[in-house]
Parts: sequence; C-alpha cells; structure tokens
Amino acid sequence: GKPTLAVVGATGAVGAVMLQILSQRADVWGEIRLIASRRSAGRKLAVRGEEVEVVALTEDAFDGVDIAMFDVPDEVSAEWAPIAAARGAVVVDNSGAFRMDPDVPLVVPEVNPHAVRSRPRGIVANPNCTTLSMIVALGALHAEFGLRELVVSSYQAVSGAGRAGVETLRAQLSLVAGTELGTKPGDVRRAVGDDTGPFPEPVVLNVVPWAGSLREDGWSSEEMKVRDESRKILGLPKLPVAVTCVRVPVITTHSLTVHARFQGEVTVDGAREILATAPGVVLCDDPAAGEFPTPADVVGTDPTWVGRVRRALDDPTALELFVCGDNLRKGAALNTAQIAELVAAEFRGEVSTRG
Ligand code: 2RA
Repeated sequence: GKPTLAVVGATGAVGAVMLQILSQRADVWGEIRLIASRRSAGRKLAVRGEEVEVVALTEDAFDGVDIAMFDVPDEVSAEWAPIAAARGAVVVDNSGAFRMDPDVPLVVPEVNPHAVRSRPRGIVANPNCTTLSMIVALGALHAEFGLRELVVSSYQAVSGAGRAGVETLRAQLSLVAGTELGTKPGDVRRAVGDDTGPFPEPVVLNVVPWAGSLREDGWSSEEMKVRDESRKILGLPKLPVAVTCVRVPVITTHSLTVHARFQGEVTVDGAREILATAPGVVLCDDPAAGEFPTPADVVGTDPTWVGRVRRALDDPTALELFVCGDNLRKGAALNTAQIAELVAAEFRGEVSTRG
C-alpha cells in the first residue's frame, strides 16, 4: 500500500501551506495523519479535499506512520523526532535541531538528492528558509562553475517568524495606515508601542537588521545557518560566506542579494543559460522592460526566481544576483514535501537502496 504520512505541526504557518501543497501535488500517500499540540487536538483541517481531525502529539500518534514531517520549534523536534524515528517513521524535520548533525543529511532535492539515502538516525533535515530561498540557483551555478565564495544579504518576510510575525506586521500596518508616520525620529516606534512581537524593532515602515537569536561576536543565528547550511548542502565545508540577515515588511517571500565568486572567469550569458534551464529555477531578468523578481509576484509560487544577473564590476570570476523564493513553500513546506516524496519512492521500490 501507499505509505502513511504524519504532518506534525499541522496548525502552524508552514503546516497550513503544507496541507495546501499535499492537496496540489501528485498524491503518493495513503493515510495523512495530522498531529499538533494538545491545544490544537480535535480541530478539523482540510487536506486533499477532506476534513481530517488533528490528533495530539503522543508516542502512539506515530503508530503505523512511515514518514513524519515535523514543523515545530527546535526543542519539540529535538525531543519528538527521535521518538517518531524509534517507532519506525522516517522523519523529515524542518527545525534547526538536527541540520548540522553529521548523521543527519540536509537535503535539497534539486541539489543533493542522493544525500537522503544515508540517514543513520532515521532523520532527514530540511534547511532553513533563507538558505533554501537561494540554494537551488546557487547549486546549479556551482555545478557548472565551481563556487569559491559567497557574500549575501537577505530581505526576509515576516512569515519566517510564523503566524506571530504575520499578525505583528498586519497589526502595525493598521496603526500607521493613512498617517504621516515615518518622518520624525521614533514616531513609528511610539505609534507601534512596546510590543513588537517576534521582532526587536517595529517592522512596519522599517528595515530591521536582525533575524533569530544572538550568537558569538554579534552574529545572528540566522546568519550562522545561512553559512553552515550552504556549506553542508553544497558539500563545500570551508566555503567563505559573508552574510547579513535583514527583516523587511513583506508578508511572505524571502529575497537575497548574492555576490558569488567562482573558480574561473564567468560570463553573464553562461550564467543565464544555466539558470534558464535549471530545474526549480526561473530566470526573470530584463531590467530594460522593468522585469525582475519581487515578493509581490513570487509569493505562492514554487520556484526560485533569479534576476539582475550581472558580472561583478571588478572581478571577472564573480556574479551579482537578486533571488526571491516563497519562504513557506520552497523555503519550508515544499522542500519538506519533496524530501518526503523521495523517501516515499523508496517504499515503492523506485530506488533500490533503502536504509
Ligand atoms: C525566519 N528563517 O525567517 C527564519 C525562520 N526559520 O525568521
């Protein structure tokens, strides 16, 4: 029979998109079981056109589950993913708990699909949404040109911080709409008040150079993830990565500017050809016609969108790019679903090496 799938964290921002994606993609699943915190148990959510009741996260909830997708906080995954794995499920985890574990593959199906097969802990990790929003395009360029260095800045949407991030921006928008705020020091902050939700500063009418928690020497956890995860996915453990992560008042879709240096000279035509044909990438690059990717157009779509492809002014071995990806789709739910489908193919015997 078809494998049984569990969606753990079904009621969150990513969970909601996951249920849409499972309803839209080719259906490889038998039962789909929805699991969430005790607080959400008993709610009914639609998936594949049917109402399914959410069950509470307990050990027994994993009985008979072949593959379990987790989108829950790090500490919940750290506790429960090994429990699900011990019960026989292959876990595809979208938290930060396991991504850098050497015994857990970190998988992007367009870039390193084979890594999924070696999973001694029974856990496969899904990358962070910021890494995922650029890595499919970079993986394609790396395969051809050999990546040597990255310099990246992110422009991250508020839904990266979950439902609370979206609610915070919407509430702040209603406080400033129709006003002349944004013209005097501190006027936006006073209008918004002390409660800035998951962000350290007002995000409306603003740009906040921070995502995640404080790490050593002033780095943010998000910046460390972009560097460490890019290295692991691309198989370049020493890749120099300079990164600054920034939150902007966009609901969904992360954008990044990328300076990518390669092992030899590159041409814009060569890069455009690779990007135009790479699976999962759309080249949208005609500045003369005002065409470049923006979150307003990219939101709700699956691919990684690339525009503003230029050769670095002062380095013939480097490219400048602007990249957008829906952080809830490819950045989270879609990549998780694609990984789960790779594992499901093993159950159907389409891949001989299971384990
Ligand atoms: C963010 N990448 O955008 C984080 C969420 N995982 O906040």
